[in-house]
Amino acid sequence: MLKTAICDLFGIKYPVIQGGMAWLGDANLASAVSNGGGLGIIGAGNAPPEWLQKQIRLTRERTDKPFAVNVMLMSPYVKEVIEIVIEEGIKIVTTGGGNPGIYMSRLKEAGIKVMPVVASVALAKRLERAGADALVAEGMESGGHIGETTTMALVPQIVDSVRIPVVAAGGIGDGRGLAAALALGAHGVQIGTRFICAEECSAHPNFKKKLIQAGDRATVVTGRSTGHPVRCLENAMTRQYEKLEKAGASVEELERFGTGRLYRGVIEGDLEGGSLMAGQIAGLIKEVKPAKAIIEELVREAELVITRLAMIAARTTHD
Ligand code: TUI
Repeated sequence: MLKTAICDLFGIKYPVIQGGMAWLGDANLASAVSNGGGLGIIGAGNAPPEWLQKQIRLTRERTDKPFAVNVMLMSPYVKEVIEIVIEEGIKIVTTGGGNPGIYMSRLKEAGIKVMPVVASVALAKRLERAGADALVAEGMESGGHIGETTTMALVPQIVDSVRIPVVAAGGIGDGRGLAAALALGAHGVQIGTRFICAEECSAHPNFKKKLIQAGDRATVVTGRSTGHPVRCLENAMTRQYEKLEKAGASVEELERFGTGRLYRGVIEGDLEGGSLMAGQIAGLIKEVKPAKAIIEELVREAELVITRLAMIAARTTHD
């Protein structure tokens, strides 16, 4: 039945966690994922605290299951976001885009379970010492802001360096990916890109269609020169960004160029001028369906894969 330590820690049915995607991780998607047996996440992103408060209250109206908030540490509102999370009585927080070390004691004192997203062994060890309850090990196959190591290489190294449960992220979109993550020693998966094509996701239909049409090489990484590499679907925006980077544009110029692009792309559906953050698994997505169906198919497929692997392991040869 695929019950793991992550299911017990968070009180969820399946070890499937929704990525805390900025703008797309709203009350619609988070409540659908939680109602489907996974852990829904409201992605605070760079949104103002009032947006977050509203999404938390709407999610509570739509589900009685556990859900979480992702705190994006590069947000100009990070301090207010943390206060809202505490005031609203949120029980589970994930963090991304940086080191949450300075906020750990405040969150832990409020009785919140904290699961930081990390991209290196060093930060994983530091955050376990700081009181993290679990970690998401996120490989560079992911969409959005990424580290440098692949999921395949990162997950087992983090699993071996901490005692708390580890969730794998980056490049996972179906049951084979879930089974592979468990094989690497993870206790669950965090999935972002696949949930963009959930029926309940507020992504613009143009973006959902482009993801379904995307192939295995549809994404590119921009922003390496700024120290904040970001993976998105290639389009006019990424090509222009790359030109600016090659021409030696300053970090400030690049930041100004990027401001507001994510909302424009994923919510307004501007496929050429917007930033379409997505992971390398985009090529695997073939259709839009309800979050519950995505989760149930994923778990059923993983169970089949694991059964098949167990049969291979038990097989004896007669020659
Ligand atoms: O955070 C993410 N993915 C994101 S955040 C985001 S919002 C954004 N918008 C525009 C430009 C940049 C970001 C979009 N996607 N994933 C989790 C993640 N965290 N990936 C990598 C990291 C990370 C990086 C450095 C975590 C810690 C870290 O620490 C550095 C340090 O101080 O040790």
